[in-house]
Amino acid sequence: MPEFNLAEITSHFSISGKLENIKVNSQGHINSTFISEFSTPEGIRRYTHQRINQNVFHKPMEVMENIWLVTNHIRTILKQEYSDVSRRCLTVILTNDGKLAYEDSDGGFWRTYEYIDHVRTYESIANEKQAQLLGEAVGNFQLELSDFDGSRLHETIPHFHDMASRYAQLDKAISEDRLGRFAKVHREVDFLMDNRERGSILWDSMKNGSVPIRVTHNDTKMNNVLFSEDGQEALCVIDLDTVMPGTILFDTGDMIRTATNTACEDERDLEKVSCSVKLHHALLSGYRSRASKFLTSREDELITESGRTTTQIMAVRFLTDFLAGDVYYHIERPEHNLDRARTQICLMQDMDRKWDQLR
Ligand code: GN1
Ligand code: MG
Repeated sequence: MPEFNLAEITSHFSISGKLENIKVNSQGHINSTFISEFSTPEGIRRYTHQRINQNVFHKPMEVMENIWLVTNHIRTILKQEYSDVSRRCLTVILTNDGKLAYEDSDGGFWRTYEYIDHVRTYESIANEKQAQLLGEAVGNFQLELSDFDGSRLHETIPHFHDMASRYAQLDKAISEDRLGRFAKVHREVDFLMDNRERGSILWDSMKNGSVPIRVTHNDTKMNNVLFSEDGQEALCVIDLDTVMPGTILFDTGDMIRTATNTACEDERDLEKVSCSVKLHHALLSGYRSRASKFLTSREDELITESGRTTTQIMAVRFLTDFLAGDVYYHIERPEHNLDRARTQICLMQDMDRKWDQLR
């Protein structure tokens, strides 16, 4: 990560108190994240600062405009039911001149949120109770946005879940084979090519109108949901960078992909990777308890398929990035993207073995 003058950056935001320290948080694959502590007469206040990855988000201000609209909408709804709304919805801190982000002298865009304290995230789910809570959280998020007018939102990443365009990127990475890595991944490529047609179902269903376009999160991996420290409550869905019009199946898909896997997304020991039928059912029972208020029968029918398809699109994307030389996702080891792709493929294969039980 390049060096940033973090103290200077925080000084551009409307924060009071004295800066005590700033630490790196390396969880996400895309943006650079830092947590700061400020001392104030009322005690320590924490903030999350992020440099928006402009290789991924070409129009960072549009990302922030979406987040501003969506968080204001959700906050209004939550206020009717909860007193601790700032723990259940992200709060954007404006810059000193009232903007949603600060542009530094290198053209980098920075944003700040109130840090939500006394929470935890999970990289894999411990039990059915948690799966149920996660399903409810994603269902609630969609429900809260069900009366939000999606035409007010920018499309932050066009064709984000378009399988055909993701395969076109894979084709290109294979034909260029910049680092000579293709020889290593024949088996993975064969599997993905065999599944190419089937994988288009979500995008095609949205485009041909057999499922409705709604406002969706588009990145509902389980570590984007904050739980209370004791794990008894799912409080807040974070990472709103990709909130835009889509099908709810993109969200059910990513939650299934991440929450039913008995291993982490980048597990190297593939023996540990499997799709838990129990967790799948608990997750969907939680989800449906909220989403049944708006789900159409076709959406409902495609939910299990959405888990397989979303796992597939991530396999394609990780493998593409491995072949292209790790230009998109942050990596922590040389074959990190290959490990991630293999884990996704392994999970799909296990879903196939258990397909009748999952349905
Ligand atoms: C990225 O930002 P983060 O780490 O939550 C990616 C998602 C992938 C995910 C895989 C904008 O999400 O699409 O599902 O990695 N976000 C973007 O872990 O590409
Ligand atoms: Mg993200």
